[in-house]
Amino acid sequence: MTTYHRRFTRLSIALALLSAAALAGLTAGGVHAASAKQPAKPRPAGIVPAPSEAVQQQHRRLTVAAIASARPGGYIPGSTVGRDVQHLRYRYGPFEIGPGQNPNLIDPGLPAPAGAGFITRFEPNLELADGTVPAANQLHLHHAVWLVNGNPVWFADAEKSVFAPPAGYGWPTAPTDRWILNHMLHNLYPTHARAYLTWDVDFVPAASPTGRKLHGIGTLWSDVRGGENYPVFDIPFRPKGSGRYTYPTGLRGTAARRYPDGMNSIEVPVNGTLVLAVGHLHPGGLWNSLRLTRGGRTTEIHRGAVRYYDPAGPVSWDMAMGVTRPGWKVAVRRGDTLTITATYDSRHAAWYESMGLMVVGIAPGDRTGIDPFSPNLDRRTRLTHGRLAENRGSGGAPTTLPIASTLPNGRAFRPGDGRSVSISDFFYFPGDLSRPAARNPPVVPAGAPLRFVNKDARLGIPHTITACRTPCSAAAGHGYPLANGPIPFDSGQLAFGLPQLTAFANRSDWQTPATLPPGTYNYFCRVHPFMRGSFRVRPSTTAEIKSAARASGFGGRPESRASNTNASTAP
Ligand SMILES: [Cu+2]
Repeated sequence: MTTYHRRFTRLSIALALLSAAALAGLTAGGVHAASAKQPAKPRPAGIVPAPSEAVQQQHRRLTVAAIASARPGGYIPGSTVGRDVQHLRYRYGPFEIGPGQNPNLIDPGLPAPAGAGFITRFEPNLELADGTVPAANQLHLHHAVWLVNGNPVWFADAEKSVFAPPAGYGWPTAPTDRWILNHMLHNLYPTHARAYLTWDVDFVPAASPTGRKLHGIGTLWSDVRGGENYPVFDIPFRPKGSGRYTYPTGLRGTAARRYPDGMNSIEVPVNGTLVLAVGHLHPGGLWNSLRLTRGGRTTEIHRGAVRYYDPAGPVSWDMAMGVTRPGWKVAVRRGDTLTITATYDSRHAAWYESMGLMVVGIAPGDRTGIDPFSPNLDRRTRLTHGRLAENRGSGGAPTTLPIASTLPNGRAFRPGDGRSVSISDFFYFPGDLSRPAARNPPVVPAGAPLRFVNKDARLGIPHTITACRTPCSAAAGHGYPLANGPIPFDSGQLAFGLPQLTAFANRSDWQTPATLPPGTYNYFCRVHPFMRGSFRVRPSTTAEIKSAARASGFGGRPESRASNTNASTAP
């Protein structure tokens, strides 16, 4: 609740300033070149860490160019048109992304657009030095958030939504605005990548005939994990359930009790009109819902459904968000509550570190909106863009990787022997399916965990051990493998980083649950999905079961956390 209130206060002040400025007629303030073809599994000659972030920032440059036409992909156009509209492309970088890295970073002090005016369309993208757009299965625009004067205004992600309010509205900008960029670019392979963030902007000078008639809007940032810097959550795999899981309303038990009251709600700070809602979901996401509550009555004012182009279904970035149409105008009052939920597929896989947020544009003081409870409110949506070539590589093509269950037993691991599977240079050892000399699954007795240690963590490279359904041997992409092991397990990202800013587990080791029944288990790294491994659980002998029971001090199974380190010394 504390974060919620702090956030709300900051937003209120920004909007109050915007409102006053707008009413006074002022404009200051404001609220992968890779082909889509599956690459052969590349291996690094040696891992070269990227230059340090501090060094990188000194060398980043912002360039601005006028553009003649929009990119291919059928992005929705801006609604404010005419000769006063300037089409500008901002290109910022380069960003050096080391092998396999996905750092979450902040670049302070982006120069603001020159001159006072309005931004009436915002289209983000990622490109390489030659201007081509990298394939999302190789270099992934994980996220970017543009903050203006401390407030998040636009975001970008691999689904690349466009922010285009109806004709006559725009975000006011002034040269004194402070722009900050928060970004995470994710290199899925052990290569070095250099890329630029771009944002195509429709800009209307405030002093132009069109600019003098524009209404200023501000962003109400709506998030199911409102107030968090890295607002992510997990969706469980429930192959036999309804197939849908809504966050946070689907939470049960301890998870529901831990969810902060009102975290997914914001209060509307001023009377005005909502003119835009652009949601964001990850693969597996089905729709975002925005509800308005006033005086005990609640109505859904926007549902942004995802269209999946991927023939495999709701599993990848090969998709487009449904966003509001220009006719969507909702009259809101100060004190109304906006509540967001995110509905995900739960039948195909578990979804880790998912997101559910929405940029809602509000025009303070504007009275042209329709009553939110009216059946006349235009709730239809449009897709923010067509199918994107760079998002086609969701994976799943056949490969020559072996079927783990047919491989002979690999090295035998015993509880307390101090050995573990190491992850080094993007290989699991032993048990990596791509390495013929060491690919046979290591074997542990039932009841004993198998320990993994990520040695790449010292280079800032996270890895996971995530269950996937056998054979888990097809080509990697952003939609393959899926976290769909029949007995789910996931290590979290084994690496170290700032807890508020990353999803890193802040440890480099993990062990499998001691409760796994005998069988062969496939797993992959969800950060680098080309990485595949397996291990085998064999039935325990009677002697091992007795020994484990003695070690735990009870008659039951040994504790999974304690058993491999202190089993021999436990009372
Ligand atoms: Cu990895």
